[in-house]
Amino acid sequence: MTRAFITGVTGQDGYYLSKLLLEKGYEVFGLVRGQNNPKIEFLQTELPEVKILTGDLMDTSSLIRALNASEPDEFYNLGAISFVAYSWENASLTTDVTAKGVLNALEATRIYAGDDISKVKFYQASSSEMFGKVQQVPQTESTLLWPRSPYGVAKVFGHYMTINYRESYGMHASSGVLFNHESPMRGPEFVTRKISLAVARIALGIQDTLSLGNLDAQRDWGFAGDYVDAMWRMLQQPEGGDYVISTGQTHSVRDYLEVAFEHVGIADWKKHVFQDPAFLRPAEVDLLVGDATKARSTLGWAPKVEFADLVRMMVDADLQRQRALLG
Ligand code: NAP
Ligand code: F7E
Repeated sequence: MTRAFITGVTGQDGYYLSKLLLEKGYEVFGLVRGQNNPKIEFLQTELPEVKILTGDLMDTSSLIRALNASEPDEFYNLGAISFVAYSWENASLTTDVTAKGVLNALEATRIYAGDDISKVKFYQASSSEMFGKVQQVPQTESTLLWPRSPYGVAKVFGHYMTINYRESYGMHASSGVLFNHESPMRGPEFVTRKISLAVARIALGIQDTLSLGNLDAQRDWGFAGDYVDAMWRMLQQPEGGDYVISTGQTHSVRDYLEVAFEHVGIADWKKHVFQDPAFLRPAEVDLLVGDATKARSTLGWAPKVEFADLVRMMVDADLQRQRALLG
């Protein structure tokens, strides 16, 4: 039985990746941080087969203990402070977790592997946010990185540290440069879920308005379920590498609003949506669109869920949840 160890198991991707690996017959271990973390209950209900270990990316010794206990063949480092807007308010903490946490994870892996560095493969959750003020359209594995947020800068550190461990120690270490990926499991602080939740509530008459920031930002949005499959494929390669994972299509926040409201039969969405400067960022990433040619040719990976279907999937899931709450 192949064993996987996942940090960030209580997050969106942790959920989909655990599900995928369990379906493949893996034994899955997940790192959960904090005292009495409320997300443990959800994890234990939805994926009871996942074995929970406690620890924190800021505490290297807890990572070493978790690795010794789980003895993984594959280590997926998904844990991070991942909300870009929050990273300006908490830049130092974001750096500790999202940047230095990667170094801690790599170092713990090296110590766990001992004399046999080939005994574990490592995946780092890098991000299209690293491209920031984009220097090339579409973005590829060799596009110059120009991050525009403390989160983006932290991810650049983790990305290069992963490459450095591959080159310095011969570690099978891969960096997935994933573009935005969403699902009904997305946190409600992110724009797609914020909209799907509000649209469901507006359709059901529970709320009337929605406040947002920059409606012109363009993102290459894919489905999280498709993207975790790319992570797994990276670790099945003979050697580690860096891969852009994206759909190659970009849409604005406005496009997302249009499809979401249309799905619940509201044509004039503008009367429900207001712009609030509180949701604007100190520096914006205006346009992201990725070129996943390398992943297609080397990993045989391609996204399956299209933009409009993703939007409708998220709105439907929120309609269902809100109706259940109404009883
Ligand atoms: P998410 O839902 O925000 O999940 C983040 C996870 O990190 C949570 O399980 C969280 O645990 C954990 N975490 C936070 N601080 C930690 C710490 N100090 N020690 C250990 N774990 C900690 O994020 P996601 O969307 O699943 O994304 C997964 C990874 O991919 C992240 O690294 C993210 O930055 C990266 N990424 C995401 C996207 C995207 O579009 N989703 C794109 C590119 C890259 P708690 O439950 O305790 O908070
Ligand atoms: O913002 C704009 C906002 O917070 C998307 C993370 O998973 O993907 C994610 O980062 C866009 C931005 O995601 C609101 O200004 C407008 O331009 O959903 P988001 P993100 O910042 O792209 C990358 C790849 C990651 O790696 C990150 O971990 O939408 N926007 N109005 C808004 N955004 C939010 N959150 N809220 C608004 O009201």
